[in-house]
Amino acid sequence: MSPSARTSLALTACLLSAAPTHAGLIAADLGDAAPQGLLDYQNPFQAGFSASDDAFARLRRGGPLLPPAALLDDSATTTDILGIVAESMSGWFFGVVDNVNSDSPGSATAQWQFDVTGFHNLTLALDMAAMGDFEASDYFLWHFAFDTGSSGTLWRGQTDESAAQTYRLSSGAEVTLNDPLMVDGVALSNNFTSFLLPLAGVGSTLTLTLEAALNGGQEALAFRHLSLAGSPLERATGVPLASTLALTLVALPWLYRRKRLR
Ligand SMILES: [Ca+2]
Ligand SMILES: [Ca+2]
Ligand SMILES: [Ca+2]
Repeated sequence: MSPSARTSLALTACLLSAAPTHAGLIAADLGDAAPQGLLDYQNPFQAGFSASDDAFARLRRGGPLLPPAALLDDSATTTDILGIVAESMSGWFFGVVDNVNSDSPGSATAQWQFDVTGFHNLTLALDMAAMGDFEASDYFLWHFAFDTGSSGTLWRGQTDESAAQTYRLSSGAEVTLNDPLMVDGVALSNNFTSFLLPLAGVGSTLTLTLEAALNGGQEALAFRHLSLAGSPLERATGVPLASTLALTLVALPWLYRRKRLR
C-alpha cells in the first residue's frame, strides 16, 4: 500500500471514529465509591426510626447508621438464617426493614436527583435483593421524572403469595420461605439481581423516587449499584455517518493527487 493510500485510510478511520459512540456512565450511587452526578437526596427516615431494627436508608456496614440485623448476612461467622449483605460487602446500599411502624404508619419515600444535562438515550441499572416471607400488602415502586415532564414507573416489587423462594446464605445454608417479592416476573433472592431499563425522555435533572411499604421485622429488601448511562446530545446532532462516508470517498482522490504533486 502506498503512503498516500495509508494516509487516506487513516483519515477514513479518524472520521469514522467521530461517528456516535457507545453510552458512558453519567451518574451513580449505592456503590463502593462516592455518589457521581448526584444533585440532591431527600429521605425523611435517613437518620433511622425509633427502633434500630427498622430501616429505610442509605446504609453500609460500619455506619454511621448501622444496618438492622435482618439486612446483614453474618452466617459466615455466627448463627444467622436471615440476611442479604455479606460480611465481605463494605459498600453502600439502600436497605428497607419494617418501614411501616409507629414512626411511619404508611409507605416511605426517598428521592434522588441526578444531573443529566446534555445526555439522552439514558439507561438505568440497579441491583435488587430481598429475603423474607412477605404479604400482599408489602410492596415497593421505583419512579422516574425528568424536569421536562416525562415520567413513569420503572419497577414494581410485589409479593407472589403462590410462590416460594430458596435463599442461600454465605455459610452455604439454604433457607426456603413462602411468598417472595417479584419484579418483572423475577423472584428476588438474597443474592443481588441486576435490572436494566431505558428511560424515555431528556432533561437537565432526573428525579428517581423509591416508595416502599414493608411491614415485618423478618423481611429485608436492599438495592445497590444504581447507575445511569447515556449518550452526549451533541453527538446525536453531529455529522451523520452516511455523510461522513460520502465526504471521505470524495476526499480520497484529492488526497492521492495532492500527495503525487509534492
Ligand atoms: Ca406471607
Ligand atoms: Ca411493622
Ligand atoms: Ca410483611
